[in-house]
Amino acid sequence: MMKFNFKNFVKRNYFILAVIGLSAGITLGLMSIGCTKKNPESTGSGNSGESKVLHLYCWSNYFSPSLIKAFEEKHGAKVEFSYFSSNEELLAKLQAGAKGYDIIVPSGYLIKALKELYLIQPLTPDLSALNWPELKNLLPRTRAPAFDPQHVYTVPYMWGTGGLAVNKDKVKTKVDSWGWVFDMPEKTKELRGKISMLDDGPAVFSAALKYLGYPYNEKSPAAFEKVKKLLIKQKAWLKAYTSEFQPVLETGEVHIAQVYSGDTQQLAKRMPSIEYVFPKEGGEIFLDNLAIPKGANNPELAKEFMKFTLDQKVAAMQVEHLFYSPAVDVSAYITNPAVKNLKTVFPTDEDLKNYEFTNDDPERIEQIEKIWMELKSS
Ligand code: N2P
Repeated sequence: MMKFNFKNFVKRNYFILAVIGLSAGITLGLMSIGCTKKNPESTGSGNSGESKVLHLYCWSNYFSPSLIKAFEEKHGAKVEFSYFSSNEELLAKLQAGAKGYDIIVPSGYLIKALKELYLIQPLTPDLSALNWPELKNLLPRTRAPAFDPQHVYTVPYMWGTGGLAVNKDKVKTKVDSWGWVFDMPEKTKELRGKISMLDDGPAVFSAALKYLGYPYNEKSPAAFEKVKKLLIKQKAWLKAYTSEFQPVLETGEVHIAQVYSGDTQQLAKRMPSIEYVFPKEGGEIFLDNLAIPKGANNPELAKEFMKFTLDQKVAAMQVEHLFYSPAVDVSAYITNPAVKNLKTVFPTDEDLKNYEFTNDDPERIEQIEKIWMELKSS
């Protein structure tokens, strides 16, 4: 397999990386939910008299305020956040030399690249298997993932799915297919400009592949050409590429959005007309993980944070706020029947029948990113 040449990637994508840097900055400015923004490079806790700071670089809406408060109180620490919209943005940021993040939250398919590029540090001194007792809390499906079976570098955090969010007040017909975002606006004038897609190249690309009948991880040039055409056509009808889809759905600017499961349920809680749909063609299932990047200021505190998230009661506490599926077994701690029946948290095998994980094939991702950046800047 061809090696992912990051020097070339950075050279070829110099402009793109600058845009990513800028948009990351803007994202930082827009974030709220009880988080404080700070330059991670200035958050070291080594100086006496300074309180401990743990800087997370993560997806938005992914840690409940109650977890953060409980951790801060337990450890006399302050947790600060920066956000990214895609694994590729995270990678580019670390690749460009960003330092000072204590925890990052990559999806499974990025771990191989992060290890090979020495961008994350091992959790054990001698690369031996991690032996934290908390690991026993992991579900069978999240224990020993192929990308890090002995948890030398990562602990699994949350899993979820990608699909569609529909505002049922605005769209009266049953939505069950990616066709509603890729083709329907051609026939339905009212949908034009009322659609958004994630600001996440592989997620958009792979949804289009599924819609066209390909496997989620297809990478043939013929398939990529078809996807490119579809995405160029679709762009004219889009309100935005955004991973911050809650606000545009909430204001009514967007009626159907490509989304992640948990964020959609977070919105549905305050906006009951929002429904999460598993498109019949299938989509992405992801497992996101906690890892410590090189250059972290507080690796020991980061490990304490990882252990904290592996606690079953702590994980259960998060479910009713995040509506993603924890990597640890929380079944004994979820008592609310309404939550137990939520498909965003506990999808059935039928819901997941056509769902697939993204492959850790750097060549494929690199090709997708190239087309994605062309598309976004056209
Ligand atoms: C959380 C988004 C989940 C990220 N807001 C998908 N990997």
